[in-house]
Amino acid sequence: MTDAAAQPITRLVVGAAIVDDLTHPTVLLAARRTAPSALAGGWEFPGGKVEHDESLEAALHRELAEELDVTVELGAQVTGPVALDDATGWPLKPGFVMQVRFARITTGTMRLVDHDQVRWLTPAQLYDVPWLPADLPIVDAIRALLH
Ligand code: 9L3
Ligand code: MG
Repeated sequence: MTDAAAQPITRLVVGAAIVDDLTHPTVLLAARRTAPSALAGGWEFPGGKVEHDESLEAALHRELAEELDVTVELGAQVTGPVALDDATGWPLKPGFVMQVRFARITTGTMRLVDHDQVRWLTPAQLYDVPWLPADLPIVDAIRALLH
């Protein structure tokens, strides 16, 4: 007999660390959420849940098109503490792990759908916005990679 509760399924989320240049990043994009109310006003890496039968890359391209109306070139992953099948991730909340990839906008003028503000942050400005608590350790990791 199987007990579903004994086999927790990790829901994958993808997030984009959008920077100005993939090889020499100097600024990071932060976006302010508008929903749900518990997260509204918090700043995050844009992204969202990976659909079934969708690759992480496809999910990230889809989420960024949906949320910001942009296309991107993806770069390296931001290595996190959670081991996934072929990558690593960052814990969000019980049952949710986010894989983060660097990204550079290739086309499109940003049109905000799920956010009401974006900011390009220099290393000195990284903590000027109230990041979602789950995203904060990722900001710490990226800080070391910005020039
Ligand atoms: N989440 C946290 N930080 C992020 C992202 C993209 C998502 N940078 C959390 C918020 C939600 C869940 O992951 O609880 C799914 O994200 P979304 O589909 O609501 O954006
Ligand atoms: Mg989202």
